[in-house]
Amino acid sequence: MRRHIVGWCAILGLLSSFSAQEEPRSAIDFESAGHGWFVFPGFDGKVELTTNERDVKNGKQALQYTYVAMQGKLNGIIRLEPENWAQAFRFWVKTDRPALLAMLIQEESGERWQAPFWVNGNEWQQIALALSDFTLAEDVKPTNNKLDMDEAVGIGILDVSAIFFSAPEAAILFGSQTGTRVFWLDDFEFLSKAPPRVRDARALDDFQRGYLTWIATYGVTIRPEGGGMRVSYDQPFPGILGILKLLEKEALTNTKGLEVSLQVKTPTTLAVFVEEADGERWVATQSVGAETKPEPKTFLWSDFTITDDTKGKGDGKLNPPTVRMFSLVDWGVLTEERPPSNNWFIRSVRKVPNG
Ligand SMILES: [Ca+2]
Ligand SMILES: [Ca+2]
Ligand SMILES: [Ca+2]
Repeated sequence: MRRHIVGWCAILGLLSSFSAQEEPRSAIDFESAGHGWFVFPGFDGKVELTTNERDVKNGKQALQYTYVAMQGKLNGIIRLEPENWAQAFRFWVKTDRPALLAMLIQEESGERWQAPFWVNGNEWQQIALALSDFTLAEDVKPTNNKLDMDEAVGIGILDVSAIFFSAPEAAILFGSQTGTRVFWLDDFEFLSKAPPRVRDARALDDFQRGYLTWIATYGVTIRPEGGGMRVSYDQPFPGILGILKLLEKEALTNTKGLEVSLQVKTPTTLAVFVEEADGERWVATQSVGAETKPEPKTFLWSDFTITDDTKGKGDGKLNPPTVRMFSLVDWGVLTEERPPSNNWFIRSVRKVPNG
């Protein structure tokens, strides 16, 4: 009998080592100095390990990156020789204020791939990124226009907020973003299996990823919730309360508008703004509120008018393929007809195709 048990244990042991081979996994827990992350060459700041309990997600230590944010400047950290079998990455991250971060993958060919994600600040958030979440950076020349993880020479995490948050005129939207900032990283994992992704060609976003690629304005909190996005604010003063998303080139080609499926607690007027590459901004509004479930609201390009402050900047036409930014703003608050306290649930933002 005992021999049988020993035999079984050996077989089980073999099986488990086989399955370990089939599904490799590698984790960096930042419990020791050899974690491999350092400040991006040419960028400033300091990488260290913190033991401050508040800033550690698991174990006794986490990575702490301290840097100075300035307009137009990138800050970030990098690690060389990533696991070339990785199909996904999962990690815990915390920032000292709301920020748009991005993970990037640098290929030997020169192609650089990036995946932005939003963090609310002052709380740990777990982010899981599949290779399919990455898009080619616009400033690199494609070689084969395909993400080849087996040719990756480095991975990085950047704070991209400063690129567009710290312009003097952006302070009105995002609060002051300049000055010393910190982000923390813990339990960084390379995964051999990608989290599932549903492909819906008509969706600009259907919130299936568990993290957000949107940006919230000052005073607004956004989080993934039940296959959608919760947008909430409760401010003492009116302001520009809303969310925005940067779009890839040509994202809105062959569309005649957008359909936003949402449920808004307190009735108000919602404005959709889009901004084109030529600098023109266009707006359309609709009444919303008190829906009992998310309802589709259609905004057709033919309903949009140019904003006064961008008149004369471009060609005077709304050309959907050139739209680079999409945003939703509580117009009722902006016109001071509604209180700056509300919450919305957005189920999806979908393209309305031509024809
Ligand atoms: Ca740790
Ligand atoms: Ca490639
Ligand atoms: Ca235009």
